Amino acid sequence: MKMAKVNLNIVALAVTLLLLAETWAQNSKKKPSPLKPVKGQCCDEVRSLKVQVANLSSLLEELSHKQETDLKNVVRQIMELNKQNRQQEARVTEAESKYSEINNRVEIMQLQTAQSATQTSSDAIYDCASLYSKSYKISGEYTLPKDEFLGTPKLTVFCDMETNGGGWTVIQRRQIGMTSFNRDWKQYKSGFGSIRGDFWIGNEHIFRLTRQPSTLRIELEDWEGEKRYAEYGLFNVGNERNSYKLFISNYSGNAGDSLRYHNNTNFSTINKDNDKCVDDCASLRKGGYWYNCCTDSNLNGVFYRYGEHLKNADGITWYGWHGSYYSLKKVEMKVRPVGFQS
Ligand SMILES: *[C@@H]1O[C@H](CO)[C@@H](O)[C@H](O)[C@H]1NC(C)=O
Ligand SMILES: *[C@@H]1O[C@H](CO)[C@@H](O)[C@H](O)[C@H]1NC(C)=O
Ligand SMILES: *[C@@H]1O[C@H](CO)[C@@H](O)[C@H](O)[C@H]1NC(C)=O
Ligand SMILES: *[C@@H]1O[C@H](CO)[C@@H](O)[C@H](O)[C@H]1NC(C)=O
Ligand SMILES: [Ca+2]
Repeated sequence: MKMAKVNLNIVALAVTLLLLAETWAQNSKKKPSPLKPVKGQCCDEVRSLKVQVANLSSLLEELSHKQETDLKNVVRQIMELNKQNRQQEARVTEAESKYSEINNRVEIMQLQTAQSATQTSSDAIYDCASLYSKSYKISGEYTLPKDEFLGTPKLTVFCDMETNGGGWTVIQRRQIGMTSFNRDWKQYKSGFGSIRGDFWIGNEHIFRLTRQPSTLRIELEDWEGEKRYAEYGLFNVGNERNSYKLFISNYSGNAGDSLRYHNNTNFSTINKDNDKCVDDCASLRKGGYWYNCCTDSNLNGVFYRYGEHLKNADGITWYGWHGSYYSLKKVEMKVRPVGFQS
């Protein structure tokens, strides 16, 4: 746009100069110099002026072209610098997170070595709460060591060491939306997804984690960026023979008690209908969950992006906050032992 204006200005200037030349020629016609033949002088002058004007405008045009390419080059260089800057920033953060991850791993390994010498239940690293009480207070990925004393396998977990005193082992997260939660019984049993992104830790692990009296905290975020939570003072699931049946009690929070409806129901998946309904809730709601008939909440439902988030009943819903058709932007479910002290 700017360049077009410059060109227009050049043309205007050229026209003005031409007109001036014409006027000057006419004036000189009226007052002929006595020394030179009138006609020849006039036309020579006009011609030379015209040439000069043409020269000038082509020069100007050249100049504006040069400016345009110069400007383009400058913009390109700035963009390139910006990009390099961003890449460097990303590299630094990546290095930082790798460093802290490696640090965690090393400390965990040292811990594990010390562990095998003295195996008592109070020393055991069972979950994020035990890590917290051993002074690991940074939220992030940890590897819980295999523990024969407790009968627990090695397990990668994500610990929330900040929320409401920390010590939380995250058992579920929905945030990115690239991982399907419409999975079968076996996958829900052992867990799926990635620990830094979206995942289900696995029913078998939830069963094991909640053998000690545990609290469940559910954190929700909507597309307006508002956050709510629901906490159940007591939470556990049965073993596989009991279809990972849900038990919750003692609700508190500001999101509404939308898991109560699912209390005392078995876990269902697309290939295992254990719900309390003639319908097949897992197929209707496209997830694995403690379906009743069918939902007051559907935290393992379909992740819908903004714009699609108000249209479906199979989204990530929490009736007590946004009703049956609002699919939330983010969810985290986390557990820690009852009476945990930070
Ligand atoms: C400018 O005018 C001169 C004649 O006066 C000519 O020789 C020259 O080539 C012109 N330059 C351009 C850029 O048109
Ligand atoms: C839940 O599953 C158990 C077996 O795992 C079964 O005995 C019980 O009837 C089921 N409950 C419901 C409500 O389907
Ligand atoms: C869930 O059911 C149990 C009985 O099995 C009850 O004690 C408990 O209060 C119920 N939880 C909620 C949140 O209603
Ligand atoms: C229920 O939770 C409140 C605090 O949220 C606590 O004071 C109370 O002791 C809990 N009751 C039971 C039965 O766990
Ligand atoms: Ca059914």
